[in-house]
Amino acid sequence: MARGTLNLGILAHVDAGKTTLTERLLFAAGVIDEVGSVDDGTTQTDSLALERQRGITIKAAVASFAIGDVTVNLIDTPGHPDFIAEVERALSVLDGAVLVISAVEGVQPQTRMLMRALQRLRVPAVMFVNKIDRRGAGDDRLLRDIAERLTPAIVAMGRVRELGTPAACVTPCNGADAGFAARLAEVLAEQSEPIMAAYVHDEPRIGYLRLRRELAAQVGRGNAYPVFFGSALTGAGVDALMSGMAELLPVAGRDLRGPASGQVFKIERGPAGEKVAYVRMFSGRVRTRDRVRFGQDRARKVTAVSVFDGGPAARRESVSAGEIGKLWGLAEIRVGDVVGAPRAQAEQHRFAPPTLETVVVPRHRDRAGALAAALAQLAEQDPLINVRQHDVRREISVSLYGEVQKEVIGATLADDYGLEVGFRETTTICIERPIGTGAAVERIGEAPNPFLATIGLRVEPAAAGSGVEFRIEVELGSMPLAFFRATEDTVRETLRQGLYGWEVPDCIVVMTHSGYWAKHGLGHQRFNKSLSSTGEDYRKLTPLVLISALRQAGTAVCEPVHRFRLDAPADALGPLLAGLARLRAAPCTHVTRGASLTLEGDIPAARVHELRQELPALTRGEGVLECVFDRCEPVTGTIPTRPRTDGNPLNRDVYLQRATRHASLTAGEPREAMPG
Ligand SMILES: Nc1nc2c(ncn2[C@@H]2O[C@H](COP(=O)(O)OP(=O)(O)OP(=O)(O)O)[C@@H](O)[C@H]2O)c(=O)[nH]1
Ligand SMILES: [Mg+2]
Repeated sequence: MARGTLNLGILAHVDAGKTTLTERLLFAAGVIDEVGSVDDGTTQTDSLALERQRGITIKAAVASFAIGDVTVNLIDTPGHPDFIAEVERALSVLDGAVLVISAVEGVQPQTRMLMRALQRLRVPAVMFVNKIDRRGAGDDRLLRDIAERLTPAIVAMGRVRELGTPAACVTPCNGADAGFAARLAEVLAEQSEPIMAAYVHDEPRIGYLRLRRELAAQVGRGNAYPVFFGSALTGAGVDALMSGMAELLPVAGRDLRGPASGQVFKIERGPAGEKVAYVRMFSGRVRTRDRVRFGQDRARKVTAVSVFDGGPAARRESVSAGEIGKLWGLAEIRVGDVVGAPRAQAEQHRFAPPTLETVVVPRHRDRAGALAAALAQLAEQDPLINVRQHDVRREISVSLYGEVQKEVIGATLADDYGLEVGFRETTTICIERPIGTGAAVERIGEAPNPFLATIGLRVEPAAAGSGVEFRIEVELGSMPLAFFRATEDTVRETLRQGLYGWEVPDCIVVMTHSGYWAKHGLGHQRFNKSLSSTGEDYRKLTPLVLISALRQAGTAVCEPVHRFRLDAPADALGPLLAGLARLRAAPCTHVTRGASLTLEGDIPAARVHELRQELPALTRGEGVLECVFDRCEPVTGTIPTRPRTDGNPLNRDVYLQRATRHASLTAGEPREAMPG
């Protein structure tokens, strides 16, 4: 019986060697007989045609092998920042991670971002310094770089010989190595009183086994990080990494008694277009023919299950706690859905959402319907592309992290769906924030309100990140609950487009008035539906009231601002400052160390792409830029607007024209108002 399963993510900056390492591990574990190569497009995990052509990973992929009695499921993730959403989805199902760092390039922008996410989520991790065979590779220099820029709580687990040559190899450190034991004790003492006490009282003899056990415990808590060296290409150091993974990272528990609960982190389409959901089970078990719940109250029967267990996924009767499996038959399932019982939700967004968008235009007008369907399928796999259909203009837009993602969407539509598309210019996604408080009310039976509903709403500003809060200030009994629900749902829907067309993500909306009519038809005691309020009345009236309240409050359009860190030669300061000013970037600190310079500050997301393009010229090709979304700030100058996709509640007449209720309203019959 296997000891358990270890679900590990391989994370790194683009090109650090994640896919090559995955391939090497599969080979070392005997799953494959030949090591594939990223450059030849023959690896197990870069299996999409587009990944093979481009030599980059786009989608997270699972590979499985065994180390002794532990099944290791590796999730190979993309390193390019445009595909950070894939990493985010993988993070929610991991027991641990291998953070890969190139021995030549050292700590890179994405490495820092990933490390911060691992620390925040307390995902235990080991580090692998890869490419020790390449010219220019470092070892001690790398350790200093990691200690300075990622965490000081590191322990080098091996020594490299013939560094920077194809013959580079690694000797694992062990208890006989006094320097290693001392270093272990020094790092572990930071987080352990007993080790600290022993360390201070000079105990070169703190038992080595005790130190190893303490190391595993601290790694498990995310307090210490072992650093392995090696080369995914030559295989040097890979055995030590493997035994380190099995020894130091915590194996998933198998809570088979709990209710079935798992998380979908990847969706794929099979050869016949059928949907395949990759699920990591946290408790219980899902069997073939089980009816499982997912998404918003959907339930479907699982038609087939396969499980990763030390090789390619194999058909099984069920998938259990701790395991990763593929499920067939769940037609409407989407990435991020929970299967079965809900879990105590971890933090939802670990990385910033996309800040760019573009309109996708089919080359042939008559393919618009097919394009909408194809994009809807892509959005099941990646909800953050956030497909937005513009009914009036007949346009579809998608949100983006960057230009490479845009190219990939274009190529996927062409290759997988036979759709030729073009893109309009990429623009920034802004948001709107209420400036003050505003209120509005429309009363039942008072022209021009054609709906059988009274709704009063007050809008108030709310703190950034707090979301939309709906409060009810009228008596709950004043109206059927369904009408309150219809109002609240519509409030949330309406706030996707504020006064300038941008989402209003944070806001308090208070329901101040409510009312409805229930009318008995003449001559019989049954409800006359056409003369009584329905949910539709609330859904149609809410946008009108909410937008006029929002108008009174006023909104500020805010653009995303990134925090940047720029490393460059010190003598590039003059041209850099001039270039940054042109791009509306505001440097706030700069530090010069010898011949190099580090600048930090803010830059509008809209200008990041330009800065990246201009950087080589400004820094003689030596500048390194790191940018992370920081916050949204009011736009200065011309206010950008975004075309609305709905019936335009900004204009009362237009809106009412498009949304009039059925003819009964003009019948002029007397109606009895209900309390409210
Ligand atoms: N010399 C040397 N080259 C390596 C090593 N590992 C990977 N490479 C090369 O580095 C390049 C990138 O390797 P990948 O494995 O695709 O890197 P990745 O991290 O998966 O890249 P993305 O998934 O696109 O982020 C390829 O050309 C590899 O052949 C190594 O240990 N030594
Ligand atoms: Mg890769």
